[in-house]
Amino acid sequence: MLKIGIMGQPRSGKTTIYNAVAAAHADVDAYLAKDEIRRTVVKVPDPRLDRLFDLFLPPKKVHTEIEYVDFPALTGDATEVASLPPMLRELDALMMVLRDFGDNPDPVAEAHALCEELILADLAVIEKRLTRLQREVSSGRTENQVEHDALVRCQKALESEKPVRELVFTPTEFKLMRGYGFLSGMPLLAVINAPDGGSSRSAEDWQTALNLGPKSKVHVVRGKLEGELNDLSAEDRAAFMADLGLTMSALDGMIEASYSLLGLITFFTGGSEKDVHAWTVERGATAPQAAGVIHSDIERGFIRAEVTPVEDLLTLGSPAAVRKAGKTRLEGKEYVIADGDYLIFRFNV
Ligand SMILES: Nc1nc2c(ncn2[C@@H]2O[C@H](COP(=O)(O)OP(=O)(O)OP(=O)(O)O)[C@@H](O)[C@H]2O)c(=O)[nH]1
Ligand SMILES: [Mg+2]
Repeated sequence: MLKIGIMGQPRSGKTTIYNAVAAAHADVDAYLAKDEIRRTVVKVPDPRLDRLFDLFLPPKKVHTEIEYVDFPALTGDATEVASLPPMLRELDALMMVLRDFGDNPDPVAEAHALCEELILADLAVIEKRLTRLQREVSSGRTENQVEHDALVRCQKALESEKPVRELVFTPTEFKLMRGYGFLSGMPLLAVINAPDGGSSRSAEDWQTALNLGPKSKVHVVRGKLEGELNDLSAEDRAAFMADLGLTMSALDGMIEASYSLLGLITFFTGGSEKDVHAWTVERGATAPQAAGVIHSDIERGFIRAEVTPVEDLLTLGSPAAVRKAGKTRLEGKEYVIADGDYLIFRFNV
């Protein structure tokens, strides 16, 4: 499951955003202890999955899920990162909440302070490990040479205030570095938490002003206002959203931004017997890799995938009808999954 951590300076609206996406009601005025976190798992809404469910009427509908984790505030002291719960280093992405409401907001300064703090925290991790590795390497032991060299490269980048995100790794290096869970190496979603009246700048302008480099994205949200919409009846909510010019809920917007940041797409499986199921893979994944998301056996025994664009299935109304209309294709190991593919795997174990 995708794990996204919410970080930011004190009172920037982390818990408010957390509540808005989770439609949860954590007490925004209760301070979190230094080592305390709030976590919630949200089901990713997808109208295509709902329509698949209505088509097949199986006993179950299984959404993909995202876990959001609300962390205590960071206040500029790099040592405090070390006292945060270790699950911090297992996140798939960091969401940085930047205050754009209230008195003298300065999201750019906040972002830079936070990035610096993450860099210092990563440097501390590297220094600890490198002392050991350097001793090994200089005594002629080479089994950890690749790790050593990659860490030195990270250290150099961090020392010149560049986040690990900006480095390019080989797959082996990437795996080794991933184990460290470098915070400055995680994909970064900068969330501008705008006042009820909206932000003074567009997302594009913020993107330029923040200049966060590769693997980053800016998303603007009116945290408080959009969170309050969750309390309304569906009817009132729709009316308010139209008034405010909002086309999606806070959760939908956040998910779209996260998926785009991480390059994720959705595919579907299932039928009338058991369930309909939405899954995510990285854009560019092949059919066997998608099978592996479901079960390693299906990946290992992969023979072919029956591929139908889900819209065709929904329009034509049954797998038999899409087959007859020639919309279903048989694809092999090289096939690259498209967003919205409805897949039936043929495999042999
Ligand atoms: N006007 C306005 N107020 C907000 C917004 N987001 C949060 N607030 C208010 O700012 C205060 C702090 O919000 P929180 O969500 O608790 O911020 P936080 O970052 O979780 O705070 P700490 O966990 O204490 O660091 C609360 O009184 C919120 O109601 C917003 O988008 N607009
Ligand atoms: Mg909070």
